[in-house]
Amino acid sequence: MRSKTRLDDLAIFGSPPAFLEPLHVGRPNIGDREAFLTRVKALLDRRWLTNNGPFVQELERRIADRVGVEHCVAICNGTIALELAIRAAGLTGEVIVPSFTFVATVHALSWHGITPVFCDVNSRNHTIDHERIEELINPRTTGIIGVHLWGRACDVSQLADIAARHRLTLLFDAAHAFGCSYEGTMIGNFGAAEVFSFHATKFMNSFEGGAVVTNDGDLARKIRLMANFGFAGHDHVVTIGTNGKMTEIAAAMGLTSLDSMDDFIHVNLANLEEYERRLRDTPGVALLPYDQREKGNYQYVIAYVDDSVAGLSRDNLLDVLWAENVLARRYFYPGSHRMEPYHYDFPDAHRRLPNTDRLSRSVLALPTGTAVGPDEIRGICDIIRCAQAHAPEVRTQLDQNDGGGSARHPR
Ligand code: T4K
Repeated sequence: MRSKTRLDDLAIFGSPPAFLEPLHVGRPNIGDREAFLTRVKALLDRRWLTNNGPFVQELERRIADRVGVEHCVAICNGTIALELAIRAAGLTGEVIVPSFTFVATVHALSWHGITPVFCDVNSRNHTIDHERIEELINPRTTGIIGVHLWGRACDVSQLADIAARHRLTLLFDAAHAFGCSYEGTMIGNFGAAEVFSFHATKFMNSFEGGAVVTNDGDLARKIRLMANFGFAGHDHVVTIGTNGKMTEIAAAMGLTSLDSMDDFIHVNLANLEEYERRLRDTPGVALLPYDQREKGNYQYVIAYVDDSVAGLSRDNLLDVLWAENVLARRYFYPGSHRMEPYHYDFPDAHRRLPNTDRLSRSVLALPTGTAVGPDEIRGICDIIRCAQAHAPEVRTQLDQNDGGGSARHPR
């Protein structure tokens, strides 16, 4: 790693990048390889590869125990898990959902012919703004989907209260929030059901994977049936279904991840604290805080760039970092309402989404997880501090580099 403290050290001025190999956001945590390979050997020996195998059943039990919830249905990925929860819970018509999320949350509704109605998010922790929900409710509204973005919990009590008063179904996209809590209770216990993602980029992964968790036994049974084509037994189909099953090899990885989950959380927290320490005095760059009273998984390190203070925009900083081989990500830009087909369908949605637009222009996800440590974080923070300290020169250089020059974030 090359250290960057002076202006002409920066790669945008032609110096070699700080890192020889790219530093990604979302590099998978691997866990104990031997434990994983032992499980792979066992599943091959058993010749039981999918369809509710023993590893899937074990994973479901262990997730339910960890969350303290009655039912867990393991699913092939978080998106299908969301779709199954949406369908099994009987959502139709219109559903209120934040635009500031990974677009899968919104697609899961549209895929089932449900109209997403975009709600703005709060500035405090980027989750759905409960004060903006009631103005969006009409006779076609059947539900609300809250997203515990970055593992920060939605205002669960207020959402539950609104849902109850208007007889709406409340679901949570908890793709980022496995291992996190709300007022001391583990996320997974709220609403009609909550959905986790165990995608490779999540702190706990099963390659691809997800789960629906709920305390509603009937809903869990329905989801289990729907995830297996609606089969209630051999030759006996009782409902429309799809293929949402998790494979045994995915569950083997999920179990291996679970074994190391506390270690991953420990590393993520140490990384976050290192970023906080090193960026504390950088004008215009602030990390999204976390609530120390709650459990967290700290899998996303989110920096907010206030260009009026930093002198640099989020995208300027992104270009500086990419030139150094730090592949920071602008999650979740540009906001689902500006992606197709939603932009075409709802061209005026942006008028009621000022926080979404501001956040999607201002936040940056920085590399963390077991693939980075204090040295890499020091290198990344030195780059950010150096760029900010020389903001005018950096901006001029980026303008000159436009259309060529050093590596840029692809637009
Ligand atoms: N709801 C929310 C709020 C979500 O954030 C997500 C998924 C979902 C629902 C849906 O859950 P799933 O159906 O995915 O289970 C990534 C993930 O694909 C996606 O799971 C995740 N959210 C989203 C936030 O991030 P991309 O398009 O950014 O992925 P990609 O391919 O650019 O990967 C990110 C980085 O990770 C790359 O720079 C390289 C690195 N990487 C990735 C993979 C897959 C690796 O180093 N190794 C790998 O194996 O969406």
